Amino acid sequence: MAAISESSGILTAVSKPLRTNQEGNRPLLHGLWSLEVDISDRSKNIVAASNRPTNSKCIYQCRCIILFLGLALWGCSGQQSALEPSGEEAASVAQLFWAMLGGGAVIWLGLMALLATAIRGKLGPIDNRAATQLVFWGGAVLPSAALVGLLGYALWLMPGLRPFANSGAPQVIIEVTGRQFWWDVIYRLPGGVQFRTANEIVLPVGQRVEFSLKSTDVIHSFWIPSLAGKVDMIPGRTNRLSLVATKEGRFRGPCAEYCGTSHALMAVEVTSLPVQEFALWTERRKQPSPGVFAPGSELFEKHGCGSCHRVEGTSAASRFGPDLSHLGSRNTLGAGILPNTPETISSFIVRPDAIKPGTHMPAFDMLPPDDIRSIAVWLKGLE
Ligand code: HEC
Ligand SMILES: [Cu+2]
Repeated sequence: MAAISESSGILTAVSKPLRTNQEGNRPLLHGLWSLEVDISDRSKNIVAASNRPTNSKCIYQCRCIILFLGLALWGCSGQQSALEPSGEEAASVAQLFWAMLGGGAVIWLGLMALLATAIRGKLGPIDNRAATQLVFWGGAVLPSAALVGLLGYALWLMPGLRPFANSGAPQVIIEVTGRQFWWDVIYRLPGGVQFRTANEIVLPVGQRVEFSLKSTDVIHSFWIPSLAGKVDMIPGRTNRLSLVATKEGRFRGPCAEYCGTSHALMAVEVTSLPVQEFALWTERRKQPSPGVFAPGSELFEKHGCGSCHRVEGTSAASRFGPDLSHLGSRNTLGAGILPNTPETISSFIVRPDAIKPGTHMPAFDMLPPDDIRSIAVWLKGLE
């Protein structure tokens, strides 16, 4: 050990004073177990743990670690968790994660055991030849073998993670375009049927779905952690992703690439439904909402909302903003950030920029509050 510590620059660097002991003026390096490093005594660079934790201190530290792990694991479940997979592709990603974590943990534990042995001085002095051997086996052969093993495993899993590897033609093709700060969604179903929606994706359980991912402004990234891996949406390019949802459920897909001021306020709501319910959902989407003829549509048209929005069954047909044809049936408003109620719709119309800074929808705070309310109630009725 002495041979290594004297010739190695690393230990010299570590033994720089990080903190000074109050009583004396001895520099201390504080680790998890308060190991004391004494650099004034050069003959033995590292002094073993002279102030080992007392029992109560140890219990306190253990509690802290358990609390920390508990909090960390708590974040690993829910609508947006890659560790609670509800799709085939997400299951492969989770499997890879656990294998990598296990491999990493074994390597880390081995290293810590070696470090502890070295610190306690149990190895004794070793000669140059032994030190070279240690560096060769521990520093070159072992890491290479571990990395080749883990990489091999990842490559072996990969065909399942790549689009279209597992199956024949997808049943449903969904074109999703990332916009600042919302998602434009077009469904292409067998038989040439297609319709448009926004900020929501509904999937059939057990059927392969293909996503065609685009962007019209900046780079966004499409990621539904519970269902599959992450794919960037790049202007001028179409990226593809395919997935199979294996469970019914509601999931959240945050935009995963910084795309501007309201990047954190841009998520897509995803629901997976049994095949029959999915078919019903698509049936309803192919037609105008029955609520379209209710009062309110004339105000929507009069105030120029149709210059940016489309509502099936009215003259509003612009593709600049989200398609509002069936807005009322969505659970959330403004790309997953607000509950969908007439009140939230009203406040969005009045000051969208106050809710989503940098949004491309202008404020309508100059309109009479009654008009706004009527439009909001009408939009909420578009189921
Ligand atoms: C200049 C274009 C433009 C005009 C005009 C416009 N909007 Fe928008 N609107 C947008 C854009 C862009 C978004 C997406 C905002 C975001 O989420 O970043 C949006 C979003 C919305 C949303 C939320 C949609 C969703 O999927 O959650 C509603 C509701 C809405 N607009 C209603 C209206 C109404 C009502 C009017 C007329 C009073 C109107 N808009 C006029 C561009 C416009
Ligand atoms: Cu983003």
